[in-house]
Amino acid sequence: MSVIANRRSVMNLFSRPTCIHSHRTRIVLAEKNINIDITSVVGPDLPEDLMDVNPYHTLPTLIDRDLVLYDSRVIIEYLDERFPHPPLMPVDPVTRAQFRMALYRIEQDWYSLADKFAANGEGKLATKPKKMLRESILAAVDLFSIKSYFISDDFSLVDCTIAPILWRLPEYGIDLGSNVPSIDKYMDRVFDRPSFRESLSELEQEMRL
Ligand SMILES: N[C@@H](CCC(=O)N[C@@H](CS)C(=O)NCC(=O)O)C(=O)O
Repeated sequence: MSVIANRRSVMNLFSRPTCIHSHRTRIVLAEKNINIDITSVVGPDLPEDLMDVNPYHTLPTLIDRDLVLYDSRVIIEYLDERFPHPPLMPVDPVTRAQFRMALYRIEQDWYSLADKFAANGEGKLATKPKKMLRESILAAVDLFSIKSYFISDDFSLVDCTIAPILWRLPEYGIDLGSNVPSIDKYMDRVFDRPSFRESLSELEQEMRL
């Protein structure tokens, strides 16, 4: 009895309040209205609970009873399958594969550059990665205007992944200019979603105050 009583019945997410990988996970949680304890990890010391279960000592890390997941991509895909409503991936295998391709490209091209910012600390994104990130986002401008959301009529895991980057543009010191109304409208649409508002940590809220 005590074993069962001591078992966590609610999922737990270890999350960093300013991290893009944690942020996309929090957006998915809010979108699906999932009941979860979020442990916000601030500063360099990680909780022992986390270090015991995640050999990479990274955030976010999700614990769902006996299941431990790390890597935000693994986590968000699990959440979408475990809590199917609203679905955040298309059903058809070809479109699904295209969405996975988009996720891969965003992780390779944008997240890798944004991670350099996180590693260097506030205000210190070197000129080159900053320019590369800006140009890479602008190169995708047409994809923002095809449909209401990124290559989709419905809000998806791709939007959950793009939003943390776009939200941080002022923090990164990146100005996309006045010639990209499709991206501006996309940002308004995504940032106005109640789930997006709910996903924001206090530190993230301050990024656009
Ligand atoms: N590919 C991993 C990357 C996660 C990652 O790099 N997280 C950073 C925080 S943004 C981290 O855990 N760094 C060590 C730390 O914050 O202590 C994922 O998507 O979850």
